[in-house]
Formats: sequence, C-alpha cells, structure tokens
Amino acid sequence: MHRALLLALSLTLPGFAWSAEDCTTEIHGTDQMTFDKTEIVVPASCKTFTVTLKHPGEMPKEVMGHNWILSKTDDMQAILDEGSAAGVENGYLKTADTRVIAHTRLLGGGEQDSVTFDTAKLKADADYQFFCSFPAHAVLMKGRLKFGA
Ligand code: CU1
Repeated sequence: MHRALLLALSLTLPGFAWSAEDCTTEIHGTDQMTFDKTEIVVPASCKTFTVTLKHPGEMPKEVMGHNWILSKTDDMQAILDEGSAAGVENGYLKTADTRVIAHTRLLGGGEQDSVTFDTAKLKADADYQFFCSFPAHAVLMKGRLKFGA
C-alpha cells in the first residue's frame, strides 16, 4: 500500500495501522553471528507477513553471510545439510527447495533483503523455525516462529 495512504488511514483508523504494522518484522544478522530475535509471532489476522533481514555488520557474505530461512522445525536439518553442499554461490540453499516456506537471499555486511509470504502456508499447531543456512551459523542463528497468536 502507498505510504501516504497508509499514513492517512492511520490518522483516521488507528486500529488499521496497528494491524498493518503488525504483519511485518525486522531482524538483524550481525558480525557476531547472531540474530537479534529468538522468536517471531505472526498474528492470525495477517494474510501475508513480511520479514526484512538487515546485516548491520561489515564482513562480506563469504565470511559472515546471513540469510533468513523459514521451515517446519522437522525440515531444518536437511535444509541446512543440503544448503551447505549448495555452496556460497547458491546462498547456501538448494535451488527450489520445496521444504522452504520463505527465505531471503544471503547478505553481507551493509545489505538488506525482504521476503513476503502467504500465511495460508502456516498452521497454528505446527512448529516452525527460522534460521541462517551459512555453515554452522544455525547453532546460534535460529529461532521459533509462531502463527496464530
Ligand atoms: Cu549467518
């Protein structure tokens, strides 16, 4: 939606602005190999949800690259194993991996990327993880995503 229209609506309909704002989140992947969030909650009212990953560090992606990948918890390890084999040139992610619900590209310091996904892909009673697929990063760089709270 156009920002000016969103602003106009937010002045007249505060509830609308709140719910629109709530269907996005921002997460940082740092030079210290961390995400600044361990949990993301997607409200059931959101038809789509947008995640913006920012890398505020300075290291290049070949050294300290980060991406944000969402999958069912049970699928995470296989995605990591196959992603590692795919190499940095493929962003440490197997091409067209159908287990991946959403993902950003692999970022180096100073870069950012956003991904918007359809929440119809999520179930309220399932376990989801977000993680970075750069080799070994998911030991620290992972968190839980909940839908329907
Ligand atoms: Cu990473």
